Amino acid sequence: MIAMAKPKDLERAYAIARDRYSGLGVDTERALEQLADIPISIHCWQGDDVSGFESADQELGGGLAVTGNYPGKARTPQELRSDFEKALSLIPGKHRFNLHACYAEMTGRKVERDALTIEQFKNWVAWAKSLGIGLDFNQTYFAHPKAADGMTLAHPDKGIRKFWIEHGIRCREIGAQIGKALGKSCLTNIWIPDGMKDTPADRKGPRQRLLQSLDAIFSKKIDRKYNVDSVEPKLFGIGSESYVVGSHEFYLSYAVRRKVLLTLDAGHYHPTEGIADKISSVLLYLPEIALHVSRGVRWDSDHVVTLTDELQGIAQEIVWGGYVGRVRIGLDYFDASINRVAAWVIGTRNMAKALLLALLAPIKKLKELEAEGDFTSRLALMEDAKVLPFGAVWDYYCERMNVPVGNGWMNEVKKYEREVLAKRQ
Ligand code: RNT
Ligand code: ZN
Repeated sequence: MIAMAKPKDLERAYAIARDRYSGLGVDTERALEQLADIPISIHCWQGDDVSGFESADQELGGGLAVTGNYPGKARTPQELRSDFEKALSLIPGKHRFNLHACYAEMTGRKVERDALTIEQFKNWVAWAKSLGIGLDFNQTYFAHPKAADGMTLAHPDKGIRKFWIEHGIRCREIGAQIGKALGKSCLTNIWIPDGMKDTPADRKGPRQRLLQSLDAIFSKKIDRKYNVDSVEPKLFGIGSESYVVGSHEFYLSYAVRRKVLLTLDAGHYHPTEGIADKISSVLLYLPEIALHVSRGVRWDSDHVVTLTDELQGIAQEIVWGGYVGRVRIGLDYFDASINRVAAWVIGTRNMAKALLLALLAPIKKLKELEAEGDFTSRLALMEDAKVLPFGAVWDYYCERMNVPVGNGWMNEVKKYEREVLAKRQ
């Protein structure tokens, strides 16, 4: 059992921290208000290892790999919802839930992906409504026999392409209905696995086909109040090492030309290439972008998000650039080797911590020093700011938002594991 901090101590520590920050021109109260207004779209797929509810024996495919067999994985929509509610109760702030089309609930008969309607998602919508949270959506182009040869929207076979185009259209319609029902616009994201393991002879053909397929999917205008579309590029994947049809250049150009969002996934670039530095570039040309915040260890391994320099860099760019309203922050990772509820909580709390760190940085002063050309003082202040009493502000925020302070939330997860997850064998 982890001992909990006393509220009085938390307040005292916060008061000291507030004065320290205030001395650097940082208003901690304002930072906390701003943080409470930033939603993080938490991905459903950490809860069940990207299994979904369509069929039990379908291989994941698409180069996606989940490792680990920690007990207690959600097996039904009800279990996934209850696990997520547990996680939400341990994360400060008001967040969103990010669904994938393969989380459709079939009542009695199986509905194919090209025929999905809001019917298969109505329980999700009712649930989200009852929690007062928004939903986001993803088209699912993997874990399906028609995706088995590693091509979907770029497939040489017209019939297969048509199937996936129809899937895309259905998903945008579903997204719009979700957005309408919840009164919060739904982001519907497209990621496809299309690529080749070995050197292609024709790089052009699949890209031409993908362009046509996307245009067909997006041909119907949908009110952005309800549904907003996004496309997600990738550099390489397992099984698509030599060629990915939907590369960064392909989708960046597409997004600019066709006025859809671009999803930057932190695991989708060269191992040393971060996405933080891309934000201010692409936002010169795009009104809005989406993020899949992830942590790749040596490859796009989708480890739980930790408070790394890279994560802090992403948060700094969003906050320091004044882009809070233009970046839809989402998470994308899946670790089956640890408690899945804890994985949600750790990653999301870290995203929130990174945002708070960025909000608490003496950015005005740093920008002034930079404008004066005093790079020595800029570096000195940046480094000293790293050890300001951030923890006291974070703890106070958790207390104020009625979630456990410090590592105290693990008591709740352990209890839930004993009482609920352990009984799922
Ligand atoms: C895959 C993409 C994609 C998926 C999810 C499950 O490389 O990152 O976003 O992780 O759709
Ligand atoms: Zn992603």
